Amino acid sequence: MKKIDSFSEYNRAYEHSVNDPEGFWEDVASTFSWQSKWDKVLDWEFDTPNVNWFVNGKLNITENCLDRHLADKGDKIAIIWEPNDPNEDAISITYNELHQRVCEFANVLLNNGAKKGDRICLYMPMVPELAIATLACARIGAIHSVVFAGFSAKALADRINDADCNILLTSDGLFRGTKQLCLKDIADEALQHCNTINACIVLQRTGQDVNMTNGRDLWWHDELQKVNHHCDAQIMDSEDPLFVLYTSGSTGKPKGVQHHCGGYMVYAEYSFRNVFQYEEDDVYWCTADIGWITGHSYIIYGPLLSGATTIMFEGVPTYPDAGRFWEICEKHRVNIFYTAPTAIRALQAYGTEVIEKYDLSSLKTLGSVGEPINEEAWDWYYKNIGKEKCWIVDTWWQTETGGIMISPLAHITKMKPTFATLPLPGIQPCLVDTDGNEIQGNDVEGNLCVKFPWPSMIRTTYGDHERCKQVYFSTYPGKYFTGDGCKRDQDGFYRITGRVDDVINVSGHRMGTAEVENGINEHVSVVESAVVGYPHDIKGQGIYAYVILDSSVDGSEDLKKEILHTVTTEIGPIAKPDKIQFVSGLPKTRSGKIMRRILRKVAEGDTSNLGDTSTLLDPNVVQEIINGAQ
Ligand code: 7RM
Repeated sequence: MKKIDSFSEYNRAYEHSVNDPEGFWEDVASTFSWQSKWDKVLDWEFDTPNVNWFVNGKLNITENCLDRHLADKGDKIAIIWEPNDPNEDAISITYNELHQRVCEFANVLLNNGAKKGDRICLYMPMVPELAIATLACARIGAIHSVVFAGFSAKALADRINDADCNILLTSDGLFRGTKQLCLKDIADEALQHCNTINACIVLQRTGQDVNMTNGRDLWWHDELQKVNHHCDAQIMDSEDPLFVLYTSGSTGKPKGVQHHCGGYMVYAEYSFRNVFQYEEDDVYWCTADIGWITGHSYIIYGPLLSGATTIMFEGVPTYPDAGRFWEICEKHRVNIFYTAPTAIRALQAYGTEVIEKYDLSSLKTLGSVGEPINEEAWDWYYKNIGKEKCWIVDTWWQTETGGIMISPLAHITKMKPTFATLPLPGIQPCLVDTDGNEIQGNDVEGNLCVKFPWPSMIRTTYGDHERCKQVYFSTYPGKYFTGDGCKRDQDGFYRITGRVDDVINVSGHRMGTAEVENGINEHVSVVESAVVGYPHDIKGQGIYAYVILDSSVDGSEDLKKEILHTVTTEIGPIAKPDKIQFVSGLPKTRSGKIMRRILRKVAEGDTSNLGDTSTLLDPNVVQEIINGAQ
């Protein structure tokens, strides 16, 4: 695939993609290897919604990630794995080896009864086997559902049950910084609440003792003994599902965002090559976890489709010290580095001495994703990591969009601190007012929508198509609604301002306020709770919880700890509130709706202008809440 190599070429491609979308994407799609070609490039309507790309095309994404590279890149490094402990050896896997290991594990899955269309859950550490197993699912046409290894047993069980997964892939334990976690214990607890899992295949990573249940649990290494490394790729329709990935919304229950083979493949490579301007011998590193969409699209699929060298890192930015990222950049001569604002802000706090120890001269391009990047963090990244010569690509996108939507193209289009800047070719964003009218012109602000389909867009929410329609296609009929607010400046550059719904973004992790409230409410002493986000120096947003206790108990520090523990058990440590305030009531309207606007103001520490509180059921609770604020 040829990438855009100048600003005028970007403009030309953009125009082409709007004037003749089918012709534009047909050219891009033709650079892939298809088992048979499509009849029609695009068939769509946004009401149901029903979107079909490369209609009747047949392909397997792993043939595009692996097989097609073997002739000329078989010995090229596909994955460099960097362990949590810097004293443990890094591992390099060539395209030949990766192909072989994916085929072997695909045969393990087949031996255990996996078939095309089955859902397979992966609950694993950031080790090469996670990438291998993900691709092995795709090889046989099983739908992978990767669950981030920081989620609790309850959250894992919910996700397994929602998609009726029949196989679970996990490990004995994992290493993260100084911590060692027993994943298998968590998986065992989850499986007590699941009855669709026939096989649980367990990778040995830490070597710790785990319980193995007869007739269900199998060792990964034992299963590999039984297979060879030949496995034909399953023939997949372009619109067959490739994976589901759970993400939080404004209701309590996370939804399984579903992506399909053909369109996802085309856009993953197109966006990867163009945004990062990947060149043949570049070493690319995305620090995300494969449990999130960024890991799916820009650790595994985008880079491997492009025949790139992609780094997978098991650990955390601050272990053994805050120089770890930069040590790894020097060690592997990283050229393209992609991380999250929260990591940048966290490392900023440690000063620049830990950076100066390392040679970062290999870096050309820096990326940012997951939340708005504030100007201070942008400047710090540009100066201290990029040494004022690297491009920063601030990439805006979502689990639902599958790939990067709005971003500079490194060294090609302009960058501007805190702006994601311009849409990629093929992407038609628009701003709408609260009545759903499109806002034309520049220097305007509104809710961000997309008015034309793109290949990697969400197709459905697993098992509940109506929900997909309601959440994304009903607020503004005929448009996909992102849930984000956005400005468009005088130059037509986009700046995403944050969520406009009840979703908070903590360190780039999406959390529904209702989801956290449900978790808190599980504590026996809690009667009701309301959760809002507030500005947090490192996490972007912190979680502030207002909690009403049963009248028989007193609010204490111990009780706060218990509530945090409950949330950890219900969802996982990432959902723990930063602040808990016990209150006797919540500001509610006469119809019983919580006025979150007031709670947000108090959490921000801004009580000067709370607006009209006269419509509240009990205006007195407001003063009590202000007095007790943290
Ligand atoms: C890739 C990812 C999506 C939400 C999205 C935004 C926020 C992501 C940026 C951003 C400002 C960015 N998927 N978001 N990237 N906000 N600038 N560059 O993060 O599904 O987990 O989250 O994240 O609010 O709607 S996600």
